This record gives sequence, C-alpha cells and structure tokens, in this order.
Amino acid sequence: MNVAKKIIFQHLLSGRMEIGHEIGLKVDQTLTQDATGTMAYLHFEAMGVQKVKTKLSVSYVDHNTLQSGFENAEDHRFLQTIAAKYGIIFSPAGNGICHQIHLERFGVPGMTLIGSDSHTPTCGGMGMLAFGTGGLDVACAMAGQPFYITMPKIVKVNLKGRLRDWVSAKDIILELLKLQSVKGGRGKIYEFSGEGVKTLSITERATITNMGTELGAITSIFPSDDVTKNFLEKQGRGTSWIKIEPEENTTYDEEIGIDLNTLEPLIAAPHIPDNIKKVKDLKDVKVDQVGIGSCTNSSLADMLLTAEVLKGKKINKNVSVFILPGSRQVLAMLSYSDALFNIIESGVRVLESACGPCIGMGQSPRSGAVSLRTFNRNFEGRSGTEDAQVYLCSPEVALAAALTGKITDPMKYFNKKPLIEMPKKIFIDDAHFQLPPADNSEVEVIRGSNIKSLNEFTPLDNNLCAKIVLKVGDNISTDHILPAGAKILPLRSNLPAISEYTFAAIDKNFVTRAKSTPDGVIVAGENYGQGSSREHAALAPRYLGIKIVLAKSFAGIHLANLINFSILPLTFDNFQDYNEIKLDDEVNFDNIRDIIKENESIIYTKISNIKIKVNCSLTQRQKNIIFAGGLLNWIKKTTN
Ligand code: MIC
Ligand code: SF4
Repeated sequence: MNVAKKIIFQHLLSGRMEIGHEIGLKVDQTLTQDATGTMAYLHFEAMGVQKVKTKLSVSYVDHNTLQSGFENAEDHRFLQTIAAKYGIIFSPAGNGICHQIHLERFGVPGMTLIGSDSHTPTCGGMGMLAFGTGGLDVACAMAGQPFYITMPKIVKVNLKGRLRDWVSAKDIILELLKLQSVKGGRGKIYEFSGEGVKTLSITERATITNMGTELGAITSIFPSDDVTKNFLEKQGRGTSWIKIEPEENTTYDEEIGIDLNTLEPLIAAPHIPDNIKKVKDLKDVKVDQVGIGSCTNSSLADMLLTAEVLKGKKINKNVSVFILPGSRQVLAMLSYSDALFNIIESGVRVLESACGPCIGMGQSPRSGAVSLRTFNRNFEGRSGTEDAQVYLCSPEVALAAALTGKITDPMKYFNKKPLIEMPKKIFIDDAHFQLPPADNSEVEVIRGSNIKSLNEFTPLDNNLCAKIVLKVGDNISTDHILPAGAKILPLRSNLPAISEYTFAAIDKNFVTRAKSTPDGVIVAGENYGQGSSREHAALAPRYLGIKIVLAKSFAGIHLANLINFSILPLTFDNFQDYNEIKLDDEVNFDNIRDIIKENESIIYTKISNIKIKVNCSLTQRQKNIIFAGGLLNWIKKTTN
C-alpha cells in the first residue's frame, strides 16, 4: 500500500476502499479556529455529549484577532470557556496560526486529523492524513462519529532531483496548480514521493500540502521519514514519530512527475491560484505591497531567509512590506538572534502571529494596488480591496520585489543564496496552551451577546415550486458567496447578521430577492464553492431560503457543507442546459423526495417550459441528512 492507503486502512470504520465508494474513518485529532469554531462548538453542544471523544482536540484563535469592536473578544471568551467545559485544549490569540502550531506541537504521523479550516492538510507534510471540513463535521468527530469521504484516487507526485537556489517549495505547488488547475484535485489525494522528497524539510513539505487545498484535493500527504523524525525530535516530540513509507512497487491510480532541477520561480497572477506565470515573464510590473506569512509560508525557515536577505539593506521606499511570523515559537526564535533586528531595521512592518491580511483583517492595499503575498488565495476582494491585484509567490520572489519595487526574478537579481543555518535547539514553551481541567463541573460557558443560538431547518418538501434567484459562472469561491474581512468576520457566530452579506460582491440585491422567495434555487457553473471550509457559505444561503443549488459541478468541502445544512446539490446532465436558464425562471420539482428516495439519480424538471435532466448523486447517508433537514437533525433523530 501507499502512505495514504495505509492510514485509511488503519482508520477504516465503514465502506470499501474502492474509488467512488463512501468510507467512514476514525478521527484521532480535531482542530478548529475561531472564525469557524464558534459554530462548531454550538453544534457540538447541541449533540449533548459530555466530553470530546477524540485523542486530542485543539481550539485555536488566529483569524479574528483584529479587535475593532467587542464581538471578537467575546467570541474568544466563549471559545475559551467551552473548550474547558468539553475537554479541548485552548490556544489563545498570540500563539499563532492553527496549522503552523499544529505542525510544531501536536501533529502525529500516521494519525487522522480533521479541522474546520480548509488548510488542515498542512499536517500532511509530517505524514498525517488531515482533512479540512465544515464545523459541523468537526463537531461530529469530537462526538465520536466517523468522518465520511468518498474513497479518492491516490495520485503519486514523483519529485525528481533537487531545487536550485532561489526556487522553493512554493514553486512546486504552483507548478502542480499549473498542471492540475483549481479543480483538478477533486476526488484525489496527492501523495508525494521520489528522491526529491528527502531534500525537503517538514515546513517545506507543509507549504506544499497546505496549498494542495487550492487544487480542490481531498488532501495531500508526504511520507514520514528521517526528516520527519528530526523535526519532531527538535520539537521535543521524538516519541511521536513512526516511519510511514510506501511499500516497494506499490501502485497509484495516477502519476505526475515534477523535475525540481528545472523548476523556475513561479507566481499566481490575479485572481485565482492556478493563473500561473513564470516570474521572469512578468518583470517590470510595479509592486505596491509585499506580505510574507500566512499558514503557507510563515515558518522559522521562511522568516530566517527574510532576515538574512534583508540584513543591512533597506526595502524599496514605494513598497509597504509586512511579515507575519506563523507562531509564537517562530517569533520567539527570531527574537533570540539578530534576525528580528535585521527585519525591523530593513523597514519591514512586523505584524502579530495570526492570519491577519490573508483574510482581509488589516493591511488592505490601496485601490488598484499590486500586492505580492506568500499566501495561498488571491480571489477578488479577499484582501479587503475589491480591485487590488493580488499575486501569490514564494518568500524568495516576495523579497526580490520588496527590494526592487517590481516583480523580479530572484534567480537573476540575487547572487548565491545565503545558507540559512537552522538553530540547533528550538525554544519550546507550551505554557500558553490552556489545558482543560480534569473536573469540568465548575466550568461555566460564557456567551457574549454576539453568540446567537443555532437555527433549526425544516426537511426538504416533496413538491417544490421554486425560483432561480441567482445565476453565476464557474469557480465561484466561498469568498464570493460569503466574504470575510474585518467587517464581516466578527459576525460568524451571528447567522441573521452575517447572512445580510451573502453574495455581497456579486449581486447587491441577492439577499432581498432570496428573502422574498420561499424556495430559492442558485444556478452555477463548474467548481461551485471552491476555497474555504466556512460552512457559513451554505448556512447563510439556507437561512435566506435557498433549497437547491444546481451546478455543473461542486467543490468537495462545500458540497458536504450544502448537504449538512440540507441544501440539495444537483448537477446538470447536459452542460448546454445551463445556458437556457435565466434569473427569475420558475422551476418545479414534483415528488422530489420520493424520486430521490427510490434511489433515482436522474430527475426531470421544467424550467421556464424547458425540460431539463439533472443528476442527484448522493449516498443513502447523504439523502437521510437532506430528508431530516440537515446533519444535526439527523444525528438527534438517530441517537435519541
Ligand atoms: C480561508 O483561508 O479562507 C479561511 C478563512 O481560513 C477559511 C476558514 C474560514 O472561512 O473561516 C478556510 O480556509 O477554510
Ligand atoms: Fe489563516 Fe490564511 Fe491560512 Fe486561512 S489561508 S488559515 S486565513 S493564514
């Protein structure tokens, strides 16, 4: 077996390991972050379980750390107290980004991890099988339920050779995005293999598995080898290491080769992570802002490189440069040496260890600005500035631009790459993780006024006389469906309030139209719901009355979220039919429950007098959830 199959096999609770079959997996660890965590814990509470049943669950605060009103601080307090109540480790604001910390302090090779954040596969860099999901799925896992996926194809990514100076792990994942596109990874796990693997450190591997999410992949994984062992030993966790490598001559469902020797610095141009260009082809594009950080590139190695390159130099006066060290540990290590001094003296702005600008929490560039970021997403408006031109690149490319003020090929601009000596000893201080008390009887969960109670949804009706309330194109991201940013993120635990921003950047009248239509249908192109795991992108439309999304195809995590909140996902049998549908068209679904129940996957419907064939490819478990009015109702029904 290969690495992915070995771990699946060891965690298999139900189903057959055959491509396309639904399998249920045992979950060892969970993580949440604050923006999705509040809902996740409200779901968990509603399940009536006394304590989490996982080996380890951690609640991180890293997204909503810009506290410009009372809401975020109140949510943090709720998260702190509910973690203590239910046996969850709490990581307060200031500790850093969930994925970076989980890699450093908690991840264990060979275990399964699910997290209410789409970049949870970061820990795949250390040989964990890690999945990003909606908060409700994490709540279920904490309650001891299996995590369900469709058995994916396992794709071998064969890394040959070694990266040249100024080419980095980020370029490997950008190359893969060029080859596979943002929808190429659906239904797949990417497993990295080949002689190039051992040349990559754990944080470089984590950069790759982190951004594997942008391929639409179920997850990505590296073997656990001696490099993993050294990493864990340095973190004082050598006993967590186990070796997991593919068996000799194991087979894969597909194979892709990447030659590291010939790879060049790459960049994802606006506004989608697979719009890949060679950096050398974009020279002379003026740059206004540079950001180094995010869960993709905020490791100690990334920061030490930044410090070394900027040592004794000043950044270009027309560029605003900021860094976000990924964790308290990274920041502490920088302050141990001259590194932080070198960074500060170069003119760089040092921000707190958090997601920050990656999710539009501050540092929004000026209108029309070019911003080079070492992040993983560049969807329109995500930076907080609608017309900003955001490019995604490696720290190497970002640093060259920080000095020259324009997009610059680091291979041409710099001389030999400085050797970054990683410190022999890492400063470890777990004092800032709050462990839950053994006896939780005295713990009171404190709910601020920003925490609203959950909404109950009704089961799907048998006959729907619905209306098309929105028609959108391909690759609609969850950032389009429900934007983030400093203004909207604080409303994550307040569904009525956050719903007002649904599709705000696409159609200002959507909310009014949806509210006045009892059964709304959204029509979409391919890869609907790509990007984040935020279940609010399903919850808010459901709250506004959306019952069906009819698309050419869906992104994986969002599809699961739609089902969890009882929005029926249907796909066009013939893509041409998409062109025939207009806004406000009426659409009738007669006996839809009965038809689906009868195991029919084909449904005929009439939209403005045209007969259309649509597909409903749900498993029995998923149908039950839809019929019950969502996963929470289904769990209550089956466990009481
Ligand atoms: C993101 O990068 O888009 C986020 C913000 O981390 C999301 C989670 C969220 O919306 O809260 C993700 O990636 O899942
Ligand atoms: Fe945070 Fe950005 Fe990573 Fe999402 S992608 S977890 S917002 S750093």
